[in-house]
Amino acid sequence: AQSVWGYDSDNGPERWHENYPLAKGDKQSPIEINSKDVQHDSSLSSWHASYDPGAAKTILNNGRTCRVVFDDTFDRSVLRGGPLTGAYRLRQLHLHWGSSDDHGSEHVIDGVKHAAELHMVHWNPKHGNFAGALKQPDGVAVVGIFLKVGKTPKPEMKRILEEIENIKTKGKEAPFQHFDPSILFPKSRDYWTYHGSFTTPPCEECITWILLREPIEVSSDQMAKLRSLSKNNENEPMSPLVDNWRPPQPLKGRIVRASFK
Ligand code: SG4
Ligand code: ZN
Repeated sequence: AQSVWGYDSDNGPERWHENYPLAKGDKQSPIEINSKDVQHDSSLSSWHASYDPGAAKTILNNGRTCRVVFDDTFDRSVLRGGPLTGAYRLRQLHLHWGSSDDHGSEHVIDGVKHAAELHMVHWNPKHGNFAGALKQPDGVAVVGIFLKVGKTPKPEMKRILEEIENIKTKGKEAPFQHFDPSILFPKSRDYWTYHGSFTTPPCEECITWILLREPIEVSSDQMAKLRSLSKNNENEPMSPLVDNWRPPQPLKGRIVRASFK
């Protein structure tokens, strides 16, 4: 079995199950969503985020993604409503992206792969701590936002992408303060929801996915910045951190619900 999981042929998604058997479970993520198979559910209410800009702490490159970490020691940045019961605390956000604009997202919508997918990870404080939440089916809620390359790039993405200059190589971390991630939401609140897993090992099946229908736009320069991160340490040769996405997993009878018609 591979020593450390990754996204290369010797340690990539096809081999994760060797060390992490949950990766072959019945509720794995991501999935492909076919809009003709989803169930509109008029009882699904809208979701609300109330984020405290003061909760943002640091941005880091761990060699597999870039991540912004938030203070989650109390209910200061929370997500409510939609398919969720109670308030879930924002813990971190990170991205998945490709080596070119025609792939990079994890979820696939009607055959379409987007250039990138942003994940905002929240956990249910009724389970005590994050580790405890991972063991519960209602432990975690992830909001997924698709990024596509377009003519009206979202200026709000700038902050994250500027800061990337300071975390070029694996293991680098920089302060990232006063940031309200709700500025990254698209205009529409429409979403799909289903029950699934983390998209990285150990792939625990504890996630209520809330996938936003409307992508946000980024520029090709912004995508190039993401692809300029290195998955290696500073004293090693540059190796572009790209294609850090898991492909769609079997639906196995799960129903995807839509908040919209
Ligand atoms: C990324 O690798 C994050 O850096 C991980 O965060 C995260 O794992 C993982 O993605 C899976 O999250 O929304 N794609 S996902 O399902 O949050 C966790 C950390 O390693 C446990 C902290
Ligand atoms: Zn993710």
